[in-house]
Amino acid sequence: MSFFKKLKSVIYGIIGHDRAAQIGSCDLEDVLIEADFGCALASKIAKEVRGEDDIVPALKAKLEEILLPLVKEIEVDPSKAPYVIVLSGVNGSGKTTTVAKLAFLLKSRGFSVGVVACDTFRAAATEQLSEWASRLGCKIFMGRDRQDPASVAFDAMSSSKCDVLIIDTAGRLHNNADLMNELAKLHRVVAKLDPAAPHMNILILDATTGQNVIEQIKEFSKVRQVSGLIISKMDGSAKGGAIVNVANEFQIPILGVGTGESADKFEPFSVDKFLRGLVE
Ligand SMILES: Nc1nc2c(ncn2[C@@H]2O[C@H](COP(=O)(O)OP(=O)(O)OP(=O)(O)O)[C@@H](O)[C@H]2O)c(=O)[nH]1
Ligand SMILES: [Mg+2]
Repeated sequence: MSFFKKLKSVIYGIIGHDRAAQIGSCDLEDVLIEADFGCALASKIAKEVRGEDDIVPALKAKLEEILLPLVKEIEVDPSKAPYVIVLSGVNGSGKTTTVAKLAFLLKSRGFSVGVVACDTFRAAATEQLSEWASRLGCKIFMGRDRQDPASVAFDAMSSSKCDVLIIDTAGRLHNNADLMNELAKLHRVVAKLDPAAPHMNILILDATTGQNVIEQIKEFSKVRQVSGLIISKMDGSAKGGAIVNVANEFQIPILGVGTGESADKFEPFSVDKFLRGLVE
């Protein structure tokens, strides 16, 4: 039986409640491990729901108990203008696209939004962001090719008249010390202009990533406390089971999910949809 069919049979009792109740905790543990819940959490959950008459609602309730407290919507405080949001994450996780999504969302709430091209590593990165900015009609702040990203952020903050500034950063592997130091510098420099900034430090996680997200969060948190996660590419075939583990271990709010490549494909994290996604 395929993994998703197995999980479906466990969670929604497709095979009937009688048989679902007979599914042993080992089977359940295997299914949860396959879903990227991580061994420790899979084992814990499996033990906790073992012996329940009806394993299906018990498991659903357990996952809801873990996830629901961490769902949070993006909120900005314009009295702190410019309210600074930094997006970081590993290469290709969806940072630049998410900058556009947040700009679109916050503009639709009536805020003036500027985007800041601090990925000066590749010229194409600035081009990508400036295309988004012109499509969305928001201001863009950019530096020269290879300019120190921290100084681009500093200049943007000093000259910005925007309510919100969203800073795009270069993709970096969480185990690359030099690039992580560069990110730390950006945070330090931004904080020179406003000790409370960046007001939000968001880590973008790709839903297709498995247990490696744990390492990513640990390393990015060393740079500065991560205030929230956005899970990109939830529209793909990946179901993001690792999110449950992350939520459980780090207690970091989940601020939303990306569900496509265009700027309007961003929505709040829905626990219900997520659980359904696991079984579809
Ligand atoms: N289907 C889908 N594709 C996405 C989503 N978010 C981003 N992408 C695509 O993923 C690819 C990488 O997205 P980027 O936003 O460029 O990622 P990045 O983190 O800025 O990449 P680097 O700057 O190279 O590190 C692009 O092809 C995006 O269109 C999403 O939610 N769903
Ligand atoms: Mg990018």
